[in-house]
Formats: sequence, structure tokens, C-alpha cells
Amino acid sequence: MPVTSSPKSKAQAKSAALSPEAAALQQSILHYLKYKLGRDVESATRRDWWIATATAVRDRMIERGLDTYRAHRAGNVRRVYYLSLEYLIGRLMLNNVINLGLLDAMHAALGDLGQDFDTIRGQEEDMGLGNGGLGRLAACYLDSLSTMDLPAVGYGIHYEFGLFRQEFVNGHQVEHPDNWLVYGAPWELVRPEFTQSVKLFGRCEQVFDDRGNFQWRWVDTKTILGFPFDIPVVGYGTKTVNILRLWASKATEDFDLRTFNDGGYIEAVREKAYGETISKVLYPNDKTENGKELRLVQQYFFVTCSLRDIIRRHFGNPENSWDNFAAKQCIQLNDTHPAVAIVELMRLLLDEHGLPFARAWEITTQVFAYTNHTLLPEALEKWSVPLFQRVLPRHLLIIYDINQHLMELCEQRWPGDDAKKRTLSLIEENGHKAVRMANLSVVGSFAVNGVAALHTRLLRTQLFPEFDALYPGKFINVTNGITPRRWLRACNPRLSALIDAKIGPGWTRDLDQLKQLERFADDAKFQDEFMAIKRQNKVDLAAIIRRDCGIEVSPDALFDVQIKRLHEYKRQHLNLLHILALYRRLVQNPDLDLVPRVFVFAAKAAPGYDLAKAIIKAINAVGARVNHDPRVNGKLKVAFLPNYRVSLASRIIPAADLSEQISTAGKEASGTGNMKLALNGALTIGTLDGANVEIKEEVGDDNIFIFGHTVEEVQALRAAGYHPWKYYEEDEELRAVLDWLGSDYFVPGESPNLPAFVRASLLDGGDPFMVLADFRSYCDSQARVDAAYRDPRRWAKMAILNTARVGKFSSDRSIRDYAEKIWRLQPVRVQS
Ligand code: F58
Repeated sequence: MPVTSSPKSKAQAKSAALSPEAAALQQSILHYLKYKLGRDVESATRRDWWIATATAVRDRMIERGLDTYRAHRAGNVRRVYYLSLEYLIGRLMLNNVINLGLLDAMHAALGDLGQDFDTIRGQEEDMGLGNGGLGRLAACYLDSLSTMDLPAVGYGIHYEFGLFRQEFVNGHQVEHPDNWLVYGAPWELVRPEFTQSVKLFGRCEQVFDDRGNFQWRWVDTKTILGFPFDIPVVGYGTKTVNILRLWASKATEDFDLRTFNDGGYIEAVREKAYGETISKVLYPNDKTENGKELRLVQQYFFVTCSLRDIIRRHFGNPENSWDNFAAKQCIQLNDTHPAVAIVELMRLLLDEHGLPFARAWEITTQVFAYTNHTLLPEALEKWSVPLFQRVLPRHLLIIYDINQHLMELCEQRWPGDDAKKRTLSLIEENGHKAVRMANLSVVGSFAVNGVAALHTRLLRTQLFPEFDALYPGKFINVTNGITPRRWLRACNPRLSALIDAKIGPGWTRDLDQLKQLERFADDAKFQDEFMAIKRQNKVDLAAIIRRDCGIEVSPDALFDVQIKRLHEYKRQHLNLLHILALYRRLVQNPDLDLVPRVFVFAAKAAPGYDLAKAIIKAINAVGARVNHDPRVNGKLKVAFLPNYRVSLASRIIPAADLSEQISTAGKEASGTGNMKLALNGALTIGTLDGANVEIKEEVGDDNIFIFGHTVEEVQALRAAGYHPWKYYEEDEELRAVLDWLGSDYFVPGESPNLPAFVRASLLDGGDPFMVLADFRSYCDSQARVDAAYRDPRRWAKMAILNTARVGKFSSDRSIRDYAEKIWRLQPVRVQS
């Protein structure tokens, strides 16, 4: 008599056909389903499957992590520590499985249980512990550090809420908390044994030590705890697993029982609430004084926890002392956000380890290196002196001492030149006194790098020329990069498979190998395959647009993509003016022969940035009209996808035909979206800004659309007096679209009229980012795009050459540059 077997026994029977790796994986998943989640195969939800699968994968990383730790410890190796307030990691499942070499085994193990890996991994919440390129760069660099077997630890904050979740309501951005931890975070390991305690506030008093020497003591402080969570970071095709250690804040006293028993229920948890506020959210609104204070406290909190963790690790080896600290430990500051580390290391050396100032400064300045990510003056961090005094009184005194040392150096170099001293000083004295964190970072680091060749040149010649003269050789360039594991292999499996079939999989670790694709650029069959994949990716994106925007788009249209933080300098509104111009031409002539286009946007605006939010509203409002206007006849579509995040980027990028990189020249430090899109065969339309300049060098002038004023032209225009009204008056079409935008046509009856606010910023507001000056040249360049797209062979060749020629922008190359030029770091092979 036939016996109906249970799904589990079926699985066991079938697993006989699985590879040993897949069978072991399957067993491990079933184990966690049962013993971690209390489920069986029949009752498990998708989320249970996801947690069990992630935990099984994590086990495999922990094993390699232990081997890595042993190898690094035994070799007393030099390490780099990456300090960053942001890590925009996204989802980890697919990348971890790919890097571990378990993709096929995973599909088999789950398929055999009747489960689909792609559905299960879709359950993962993005880890959105970052804001934009700076945070994503940190995540790409961790991937490359492990892949290249370089000993490294990333340090950051374990935010309870990541960057907000964005929704559109009547076209307006609405922000909701991003509660990524709500269903648990299976990747992380809790490390209570490495908890640190952190002092804040208080005051300084003078004391004499037992040798009669004067010392400062930091007293009457408040104490909170830093509690570490480790996320393992696995390299591709290697045994190295480094860690990302994220600090959560906790109160020293969870709960005051006596107050509680006396009926003071709220009072009893007040301390706990403050302690936990520190790691509650990324970028608390710093428009208020409280918000600013919290931001500074966050920076100090994660920096002191990390430094003491580094020192503990250093002295864990009895051979080590302060004499070899700088030889063994190197700390990279990701922007100025962790710059207070320079002062904190000084404080630890002076006050807690009793070193003299000169020796402490010598060690400190051999340990730190600083990456600058912006030239925008408003983005260079400054802390008011009274705020600094309140939160970190001892640190302010140390800053004054460092500044005195700096002023002496300046006097030696430029005797009697007070203007130079004012420029270089760590303290700004324009009315309100403020601590300049960028100056501190330059002075306290042995190397300072910009993130693209042009940006580094501007850093040296325009932002910090005096420092460049004072410290020759300190400023160097490391052009940014992106990890090919996430930004091609994982996000574009169809294209990856085609490339593997042509040149093998070696490009995943050595992206320059893509050059071999050049020889297929004219091959019609390869072109067809390449463009068929693009089309299929567009079909997938069209489904997402339908689901998330309710808009129907054709995969045969040109997909014109601008995805990045919403900021005036990135000029999403220049793109909007071009859309309006096309729309106007079409409604005036419905037979106009235009290549059908889908304009895809995705962007979050900082919650306090009103104009950025108005630009979102304006794009949505124009889109709503364009998308439903019968005269357009489907030739133009505008889709603003809500809630931009890493996992959404990885769906949009493989489907893009055109990559919008249209910042005002000199303002975009590098860009990294430009690299991701080009790698996936999108052509760039862009200004000569940031890394666009280097992309143009690599792909060739014929395979990129360049327009607009150059840095020098922008500066000359500014110097001569920039008058946006002039462009308005001289260009009939520009005038018409600006006035259209400023009317209530797109937002009938709405008050305030936000599109009109955007127009006003460009005319009455002086157009700080010269949108109007570049409008005509942008439209002309877009016309060249239209012409090129009409010739499918020509377009395919250009797209293939973009993919083939952007090997330089692998983050492996960036990390190699850092390791050679800055960190002096050697790979360490890990044996199991
Ligand atoms: C970005 N900066 C640059 N900042 O804009 C981009 O050109 C560069 O490629 C990237 O860094 C990596 O070097 C960036 O993402 C932020 O997100 C700021 C964080 C602090 C608040 C203001 C935004």
C-alpha cells in the first residue's frame, strides 16, 4: 500500500540527490526552522524561512570569521579601521550567498524543500543605516576589503531606525520611521563582553598628580554604555571574513526601582530613555539646538567606543605598546563625522595614559587619514563653541592646544600673516565661535583624500590651498569605486551570465577583464543578446513601476534614469525642465517624432530641506499631467518611484538606458551611481563633474553625452555676475516652461504652490546651481541622445563599450589605492 510521506521525509529522501554542500545547508535551515523558530516545514511562514536561511548562512560566515580572527591575531597584523556614521548596506542575503560561493547549493537546498530562494530573500528589510553615496561607499569598501584579504574593521552606529521610509501623498514626500529591526536582524552577533562606557557633559578641573604635575580632570559627567553588534562581512571567493561593529547606546541604569515603587513611573525610566536616544535615529533633525547636540553626542559616542576597542585589541598582544601603535593601527575617517576621534585619541593618551602632549600628537597624527566627500561650504561641519563646551569640555581645551600648535606652525611658515591664521584656525571667529571639523581633520591626519581626480584638485587648489602649502604631499586622490559583486553579479544575473559565457567569471574579482568584451561590441549577435537582456530587465522594472506608481510603461521606450539624493546641486529640476520642454513641444505638435521615453526618478529629500521636497512635488505634479495627457500618446512617461533604497537601486540600474549625472560642475565630489549605471550598460548624459570626467576618459568621447559649463566656466560666470533672468529672457522655450511651472496648471487650487516655489528659486532666488545656464546645452545633448537611440546598432555598441570600459571603477581598485597610497596595508591569507 502506498504511504503518503510528509514533506520533510520527502525532503530527506530527495536530499540524497543534493550535493554535500546543499544537503548540509538544507539540514542547517531545517534545524533553525525547528529549534530557533519552533516551526516545521508545514507551518513556517516566509519570514521564518528567511530567518532560518539567513542563520544557516551566518554560521558559515562565523566559521571563516573565527579563522580570520586567529590569522590576524597570530600575525599581529596591521589593520585599518573604517570609521563611518553611515553604512548603506541594503540587503545582505544574496551577496553573502554569492560571496560564499553557495548560490547553486542554496537554490538546490531550498528548491528541494519546495521553496524559492528569490522569494525568501525578498523578505529581508534593507539595512538603511545611511543616507547616500557616502554610506553606500562604506558598504562597497567593506566588501572589497574582505575580498582582497585586507585586515579591517568597520565601526559605526547601530541605529534603531535607519533613514526614513518615504511615501508620496498627493505627490508630497511623507516620512515614516524605518523600523528595520522589528523582525530581528539575523546577521548580527551581540557582543556584550566588549561593552564600553562613555562619559559626556560635565566640567573640567585642574589637579596635580603625585609628581606635582598639573593635569586636567573631566568630572561630573553623565555615563552611558556602548553595546556592540557585529555583522560579518564575507569576501568573494576568499576565506576572509572581517566585521562591521555597530554600537548601540544603553543607559547605565535601566531602571530606578525606588522611584518606580514611589509611583514615579515616567521618572524611573528617564535615564534609560536618554541613554537609548543616542543610537535611536540616523541624522536627527539638526535644525534645533537639541538636534545638534544629539548629533555631536552620536559622533563622540561611536568614536570613543571604537577607539577604546582598537586600543584594547592592540594591547591584547603583549608585544605591543604605544611605540608601535601607529605601525599597527590605521584609522580612516569617512568625512568629518568621526573627526572628534582625533581629539578623543589625544585625550585618552594625555589623560588616561599619561603621555606628554608632543608624544601624543606624534602618535595621533600618524594614525588618522581623512576622506573628504564635499566642497559645499554648507556641508562642512562646524560645531558652535558653547555646544562643544557643554558636551565635551575637555575636548575643547585639547582643540585649543592643537590650535596653538597649528598657529605656531603657521607663524613659522608665514610670519605675521594673520589672514592665513584666520583661514587655517580650528576655530572660526565670524561673530559666533565654531569648531571647524574639516580643518581639524586635515591637521590631525597624515593623509587627506578627495574622491575623484577633479574633486581632489579642487580640494587642494580651492578649499585648502594653505593647508596644501603647509603640508606638501598630504593631499592625494583616490577615485571612488563600487563593488562588482553587488552592482553587476548580484543585481544583473542575466548580464552576468552572458559575460561569464563570453569571457568567464574572472571579472567578478578583476573588473578590468571586462575589456575583453570590446571585441564583441560590433558583433550583431552579441549586441542582440546584450540588448535583449536590457529589455528583459526593463520588463521587470516596468512591473515595479506598475506596482509602486500605478503607471503603465513600455519596455521599448528609452529608460532615462536619475536616482540619487534629492539636492539642488544634483539638479533634478534641470531634468524636469527638459521634460516640460518635451511635453510642451508634443502638445503643440502631437505628431512630433520623439523617441518614446520613460523618465525614472527615485530620491529622498532631507526632511528639513523644503526646496528639495518642493522639487519632488513638482516632478510628481508634472508627471501626473504628462502620464494622462492623450496628446502625449504614451511617448513620455514620468515615474517617481517611492522609497529609494539600495534594493530598489539594484532593480532600476540593470534596466537603465540613460544615466543622468547632471550636477553643476564642481559640486558633485565623485558620484558612484554614475559608475553603477555605466557598468550595467547605461550611457551617461552628464557634466564634466566628479567621476564623470574619468568615466569619459575610460569609455571615450563617442560613448558619453557631455554638456554644460565646465568648472572654470562656472567660476568665470559667477565672477562676472550670474543673472538667471538673462537666460529667461533670451530663451523663449525656457521662459515658457518656467512660467508654466510657476502657474497653477500642474497643481490647480493647491496652496502653497510648490512648483512655483521651484521656479522662484531659479529666478528670484538667483539660481545658485546655474540650472538655467545649462538648460539649452542640456536640451541639445538630449537631442543627440534621441538621435543615437534611433540607431539600435549604434546604441548597442555604445552600451557594450560602457560595460567593457569601466573596470577602473571597481571598489577593489579603490581599496588597492588606499592600501598602497595611504594605509600601507598588506593582504593576509586566511587558511581554514
Ligand atoms: C557623497 N556624499 C557625494 N553625503 O555627494 C558623492 O559625490 C560621492 O560619490 C559620495 O559621497 C562618496 O564619496 C554624501 O553622500 C551625504 O550623504 C551627507 C551626509 C551628511 C548629511 C548631508 C549629506
